[in-house]
Amino acid sequence: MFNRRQFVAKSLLASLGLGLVSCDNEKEISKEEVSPSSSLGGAKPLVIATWNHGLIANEKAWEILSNNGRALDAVEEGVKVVEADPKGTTVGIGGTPDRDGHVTLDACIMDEKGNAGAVCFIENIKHPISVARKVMEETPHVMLAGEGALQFAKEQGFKEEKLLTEKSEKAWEEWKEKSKYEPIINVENHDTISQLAIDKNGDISGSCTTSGLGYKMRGRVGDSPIIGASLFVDNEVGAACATGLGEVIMKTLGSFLIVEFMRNGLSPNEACKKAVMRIIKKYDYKDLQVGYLAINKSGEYGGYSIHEGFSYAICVDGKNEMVKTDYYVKGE
Ligand code: SD4
Repeated sequence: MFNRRQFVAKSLLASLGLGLVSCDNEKEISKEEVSPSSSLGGAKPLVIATWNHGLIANEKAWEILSNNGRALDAVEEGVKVVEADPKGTTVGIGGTPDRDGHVTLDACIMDEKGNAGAVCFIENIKHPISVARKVMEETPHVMLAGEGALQFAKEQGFKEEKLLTEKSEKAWEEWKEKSKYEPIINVENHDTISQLAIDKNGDISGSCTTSGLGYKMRGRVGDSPIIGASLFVDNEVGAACATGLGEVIMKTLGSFLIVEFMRNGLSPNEACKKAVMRIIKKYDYKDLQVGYLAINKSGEYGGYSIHEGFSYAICVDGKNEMVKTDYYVKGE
């Protein structure tokens, strides 16, 4: 159903200059240009998450939301399911290592009060999202990095464990045969999980966790732990989150931008499209994928991506299903 290989093929066509639509000026985006965001007709609990693994993350989050739990707990516990799954090669245990064979993780979390916590370049900890929450709740800081983040995690009772699985080590050994450094997001190396939720009180929280770009340079940190880039929550307005090539998300501060667009009256779909257009306008987007999701205070939700192939899981009233987003590059 969600054929990411087709996406790569389309990206290739795009890079050859075939089948591209013209580059709009972002100022020209009107409400008519994007399909209306799906609406729940008022705030009631909902949870939305990136990619197919969003389904299992939403399932867990929904358990919490449907028991009148807090959105913050829902988005932490939701993404933890994906972090703990060794089959996933883009998050937590089993995550694709950097080019030197180290699994280094990035994560952040934000609550309805505007509190935020993050860790980046952390190793040997299966649940970086929970360490990010501890940073938010137990320190006066927003982000801890690398060794310091690990030290803090251990002080908080997290156990160190090896995150490189046999399968991911084998894949890395194979990659080393050519060692082609390709800092692009394609079918092998994307699938960060970002999740947004509204609880029964109408409060909004969000989370994001990833092993980042596959075979990245040692020390490379993407957008995923950067508040405003991969994730932003403003309880008065809504929230947004990202997946895709972190470098362009960081350079345009995509999630913050989307929340500001929603504050100015755009729907989640329109706001996500406008943030994508910011990338289209400034950067060579042909070989890179970025997907955004957003929700607003009244329970509308939506998403948009550069290329075809981005999808999200949405769960409302206990019904958890996949939705494909609209996208910019429309080719044959
Ligand atoms: C990064 N944004 O490290 C992450 C990767 C990602 O879907 O989202 N993949 O740049």
